[in-house]
Amino acid sequence: MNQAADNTTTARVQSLRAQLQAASYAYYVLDAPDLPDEVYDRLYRELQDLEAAHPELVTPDSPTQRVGEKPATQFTSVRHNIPLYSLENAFDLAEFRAWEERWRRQAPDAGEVEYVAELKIDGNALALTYENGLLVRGVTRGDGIAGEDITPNVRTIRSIPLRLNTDNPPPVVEVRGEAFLPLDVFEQINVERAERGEALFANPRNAAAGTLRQLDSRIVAARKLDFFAYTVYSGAGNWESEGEREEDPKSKTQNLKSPTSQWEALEFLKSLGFRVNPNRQLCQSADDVQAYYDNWATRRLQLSYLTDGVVVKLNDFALQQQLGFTQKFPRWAVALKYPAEEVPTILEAVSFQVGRTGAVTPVAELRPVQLAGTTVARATLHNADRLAELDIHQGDTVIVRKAGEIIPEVVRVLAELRSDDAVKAAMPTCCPQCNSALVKPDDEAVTRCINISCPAIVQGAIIHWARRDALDIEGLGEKWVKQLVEQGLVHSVADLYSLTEEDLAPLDRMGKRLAEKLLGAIAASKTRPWASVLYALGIRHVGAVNAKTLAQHFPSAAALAAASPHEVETVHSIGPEIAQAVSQWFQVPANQTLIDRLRQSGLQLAADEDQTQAAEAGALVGKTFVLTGTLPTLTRPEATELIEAAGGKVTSSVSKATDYLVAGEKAGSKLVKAEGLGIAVLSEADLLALIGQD
Ligand code: 3B9
Repeated sequence: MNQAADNTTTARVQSLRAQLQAASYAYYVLDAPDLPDEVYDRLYRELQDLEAAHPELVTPDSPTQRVGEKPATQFTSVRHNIPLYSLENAFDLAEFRAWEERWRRQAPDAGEVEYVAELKIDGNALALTYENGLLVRGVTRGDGIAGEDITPNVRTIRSIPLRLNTDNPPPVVEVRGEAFLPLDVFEQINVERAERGEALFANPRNAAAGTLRQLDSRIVAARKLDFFAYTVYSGAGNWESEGEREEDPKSKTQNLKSPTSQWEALEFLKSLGFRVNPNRQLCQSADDVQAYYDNWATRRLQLSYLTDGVVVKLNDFALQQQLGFTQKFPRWAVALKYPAEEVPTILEAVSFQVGRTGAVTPVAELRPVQLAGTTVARATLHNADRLAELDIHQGDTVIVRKAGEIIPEVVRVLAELRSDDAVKAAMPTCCPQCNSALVKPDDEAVTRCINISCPAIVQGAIIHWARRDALDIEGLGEKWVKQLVEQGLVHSVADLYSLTEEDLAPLDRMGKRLAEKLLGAIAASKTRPWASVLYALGIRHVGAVNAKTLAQHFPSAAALAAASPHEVETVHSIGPEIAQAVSQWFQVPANQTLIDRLRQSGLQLAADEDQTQAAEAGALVGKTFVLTGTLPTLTRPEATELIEAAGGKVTSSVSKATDYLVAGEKAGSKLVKAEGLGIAVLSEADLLALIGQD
């Protein structure tokens, strides 16, 4: 079958590759498609077929090699050759002028200088390494000193060339830039996550970071990340000098001319095949920079990606070199930030949302406005106190702001624009969902509905129950929960376990197959451990960590229910408030009924004997661990679970009682403290070795 490729086949493969590469460059880098999609697809499939028949013809830079076949099992940490510097911030033009004065004191003879102004993309910095022109590595910023090798994911970014566009590349080239998610892609991802009942990404930057750390590059490829390049240098530390370069008339040497300024470097990056942000400007003075900054203050809001400032760099590399770097920043560059965006709009109504704990939150229903790249139609008014303080009225003109969070907030009311007959907004006295009386203790900010059959509370409780870190019921998202509660099929989480296919299949857009799948997922939740069930119950103050601690000391629901608040409080890290909440919860008759029903349905309301014994015999018995920083592959809950399964204990702060500190990226003060106390510091790999899982 796999006959050696003849010359015609080899030539055809090369020609297909060149055509596809050129088309992809035109599409993704130049944003100027020059080949109809169908033609591209046809050529791509022809190449795929030829490569399948002649695997020896596959090259690493082939357009077919962007998406890997199998998911990675983990990413490894790699040290950057040169730190991935960040930028000093200037929060207004005065701070920018102060920065200019500062560098001028260090280079008093500089005279008139040029600046390059670039938009600051709100994304994730990446370092790309090319060896002999081929992309060999893509690494995240991490803590600036070391990052994670995410090469398979980087290869899926279509605007990152797999091979540099030059015949004569230096042995090693490093390119840095910003990976980001276009706004429309970000919104689409969140819509899909909401439908699946998954937590939303707060902003495009977090979404891009989460995507880059996906182990399955096929998912990354579907997410459509993009990349703007802004720095390039040769691996030797700087470019070979002109004289040393071989003169080869056939090679595209003209694009290898070493850049001597940032402006040339950006042009150079373009010639190598990278996408470079077109909105850059060469400025002859600080006044020019100021004009650029003012000009883009509003224009940037029309772009298809988020920007949070302007990066200003001294253009001349010689001057850059003279100024050098501090520990963290180049002295020759600064990020001039834009303030968090605030926009006016009209308050159409105030609604009141009831959460799973019964907390009632006032929400501003707004005339939709564009804000920080998304359409905003609602903003939080936080609570009764904030509502009173804002003195907000129906129809008011309000100022909304969106900082890092998902939900924007109303920061101010323009009372002077209010009409005389406007009606003031006030907290309701009865629950908007079930009409029972609301309560607000004087010493608390929260107003609550305390009717545990309130549909809003039931819905919230079920969504929490199904969460990935609780009972992990796949597919049971908001969409279905809402229908289940509204149709009266479910009044408490216990009802989930008596649902039948006949109940589910008739639901809007459900059908038989999905119903079967969902029932399977619900049944699977019966195997989750007692600690997860305890967390899923949603008792106040009992988060995932406290639930685990409690489940270890009270190996069954019966034991916990029988314990006095005082006994609960004797558990390390469990305070009186938590103990009180737990005891109270188990005293409510409706909750006792719930526990009985869950037990009858087969949920794990007691610790697994085998698991407990495994922990008691584990390698880490009697050892206390503290986790800090971001580990290369394990999340914090995962690392905690591993340590606890081996009998170890995880606490939150470093003290003399700590045996080991497990440190990852961005380990901060805990690492310093541990080193001061002479405590052993482990990497994730060390930890895995210790418990025999390496
Ligand atoms: C070694 C834009 C951002 C940005 C730099 C940026 C963030 C950081 C930076 C990159 N947006 N530009 N630029 N538009 N968010 C300025 C920190 N530059 C470098 O990392 C860097 C690194 C350099 C020069 C620049 O030179 C050396 C080369 C070899 C040896 C030693 C130094």
